[in-house]
Amino acid sequence: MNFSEFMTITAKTVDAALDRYLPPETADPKVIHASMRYSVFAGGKRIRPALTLAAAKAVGGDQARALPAACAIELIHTYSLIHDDLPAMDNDDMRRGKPTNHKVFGEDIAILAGDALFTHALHLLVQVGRDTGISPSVLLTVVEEVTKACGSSGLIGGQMMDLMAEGKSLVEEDLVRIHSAKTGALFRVAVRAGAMLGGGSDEDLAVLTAYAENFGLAFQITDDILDVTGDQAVIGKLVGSDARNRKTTYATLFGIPEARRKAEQACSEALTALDRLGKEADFLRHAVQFVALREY
Ligand code: GRG
Repeated sequence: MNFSEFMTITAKTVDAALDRYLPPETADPKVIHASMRYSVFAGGKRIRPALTLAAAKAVGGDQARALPAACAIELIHTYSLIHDDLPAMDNDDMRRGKPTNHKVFGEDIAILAGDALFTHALHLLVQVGRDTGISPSVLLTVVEEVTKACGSSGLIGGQMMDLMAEGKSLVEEDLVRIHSAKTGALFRVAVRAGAMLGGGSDEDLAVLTAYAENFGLAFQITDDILDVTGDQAVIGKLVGSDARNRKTTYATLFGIPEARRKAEQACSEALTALDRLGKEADFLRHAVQFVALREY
């Protein structure tokens, strides 16, 4: 199975699980559940849950045990996108080729849908994780790491630094700090959670953490490049959002060719990190190829 087949199968497995885990649209209050489901099923690539499942496999673990965490991480990612698109943040009208959540449901409901996705993610991680027979101490560590990744030193901190940086000139160190919190933290925990739930050793965790950090960096640099060179119809949102919000990015700081070189360097370090893992880590290797070549 190649990576694109793996991604297709993973997306189907994750979508079916998310459908089971989320309250139905018929449950009251219907509108909040419709809003949550609208963004969750709007066509995301499911790259983070794919990494969680691939990391569990890479350490020889059972992917089914990592499925609740994979879904929880995708719900948190969706929450971050809904809030990132709000008028008070990036003020984007389109996401994944569809009107953003607040454009369809209004700002008040979009804020609540994001909040509800976060609390639901933690609830399902604990409830389904426990019912799947995951040991309480592993589950507790996963919850600890997921919540840390979301907080003021993770996604929220990264978003805060990003907002404060608008209109200011940054150096590479600033960009690395912002990206590793805003984008990197969720990739890092997606991989680490999969490795922990798959029963990986401390050594496995160390190499997979190095993999995830480089993967996250390459992913974000590519995102910056696509905001300049991407095809709107393919990426599903307006290009040029960073320029409109006067953001320094890898593309504006270094120019496209050098930004590409830096993304390639991060990809190559991600691959090197996997050197001591065997064939079970091949999906993680293919994921790097996907990031290097991605057009959306
Ligand atoms: C969710 C804890 C939490 C906090 C909210 C708004 C915010 C604080 C953080 C913003 C984080 C953010 C939007 C980072 C950008 C990450 C990024 C590169 C998103 C694009 O990811 P893809 O390409 O998207 O995987 P799809 O649509 O495929 O899922």
